[in-house]
Amino acid sequence: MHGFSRVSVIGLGYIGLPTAAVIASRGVEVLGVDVSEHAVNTINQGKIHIVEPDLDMLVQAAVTTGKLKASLTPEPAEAFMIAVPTPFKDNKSPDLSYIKAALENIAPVIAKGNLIVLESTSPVGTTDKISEWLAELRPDLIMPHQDPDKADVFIAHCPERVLPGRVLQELVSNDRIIGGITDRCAQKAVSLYNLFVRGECLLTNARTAEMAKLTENSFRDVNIAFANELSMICDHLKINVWELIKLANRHPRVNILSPGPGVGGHCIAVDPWFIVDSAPEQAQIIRKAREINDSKPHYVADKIRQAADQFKKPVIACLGLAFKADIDDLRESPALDIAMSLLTDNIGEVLLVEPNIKQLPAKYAGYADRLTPLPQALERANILVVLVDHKQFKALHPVDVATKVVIDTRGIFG
Ligand code: SAJ
Repeated sequence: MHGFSRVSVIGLGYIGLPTAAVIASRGVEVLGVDVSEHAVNTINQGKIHIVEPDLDMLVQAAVTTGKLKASLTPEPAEAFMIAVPTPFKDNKSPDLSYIKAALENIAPVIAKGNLIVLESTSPVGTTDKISEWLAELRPDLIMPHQDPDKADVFIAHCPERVLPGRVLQELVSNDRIIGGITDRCAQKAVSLYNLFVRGECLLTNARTAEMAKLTENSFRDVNIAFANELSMICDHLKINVWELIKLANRHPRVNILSPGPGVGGHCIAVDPWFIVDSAPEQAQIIRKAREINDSKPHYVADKIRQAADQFKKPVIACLGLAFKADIDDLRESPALDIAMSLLTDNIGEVLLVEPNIKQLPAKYAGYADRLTPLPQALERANILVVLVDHKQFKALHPVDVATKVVIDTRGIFG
């Protein structure tokens, strides 16, 4: 018996909502808590406020059966899972204010025997801080860092690892790293994750779990930076980087990732900074990789400007605005940044092609008329810039683009 009849998930975004819905689908009562009234109302109507395949059906079922409810105010539960954002500040140091606010919010309803799990990607030491903060907020309870054996509550970190677009599969099938403040804390968290995780739960301490998550995303960032640097070296040496990578990857121990217009999303471009912030002298490759990946959109925009200079009336079609293929997520997207820099600099006529969205976010409403269907853009543009490898673009035939200047940041034309 897992011993959890009521679980509360704090933060109902890309991680919290799917997690809440999956746990509810296992028959456990789940209260989701969020600060957004819009999110809470939408979920309580059985609908969703984010885009993720199949999540709508799962949430609808969980709300209809009464197992999932959303609220602005926390209530008592046996386990609290914190899944709120951890952005960085202007100086690239981590902003833990959402975690602290979530903890202050739930502190009054926490009771003896409760488990608190931090899922948010966090700098090393955050889980320990939770224990210390909670000790101040609830001096009546013994925290695990105060007395491991007599602690009244259990505190652990279990970093989320799911890939946007495959969240529901990966939530269940991925292995999970569970780091407790004490072994007892980790064991208690395992019993919660056993409710819905089919992958293995790997136990460690909280600091190692925090670092593991940051390491995974930094590993990817460094490897993408290597590919991006190669693409710039190859431009300089007039070598086709895509052919080069294909050939090099035939070595049994080489596996180079794909260059692109830069690294987007809310994780890989953020998390490495948490490592740099906590070990600035040691984290050299990690910092350099971030700088290389952050510089790539400027490099691509310059290339487009140079191409535009060759035309009296440049018509530039930007193919793709999302941060990666076959999703509609425009947040932290290098493709969107590049397109917007062309628009604000008035580099010719810019057409925006994004098959996954019907309208631009409100912030860019002034450019609404630039959103153009692919066939029209192909007809009108003299410069084509492939910014995202969406399936619609990959289906294009080289003949469709033969008369254009093509800047292919994703290598869809090889
Ligand atoms: N990208 C490249 N070249 C590549 C691979 C990716 O330019 O070869 C770019 C993408 O276009 C995108 C960015 O990198 O702009 C990130 O995309 P992604 O698919 O690599 O990763 P995310 O940000 O969607 O999700 C990552 C995942 N982490 C790892 O794969 C190590 C996911 O498992 C994490 O849960 C997620 O970050 C997170 O929330 O931390």
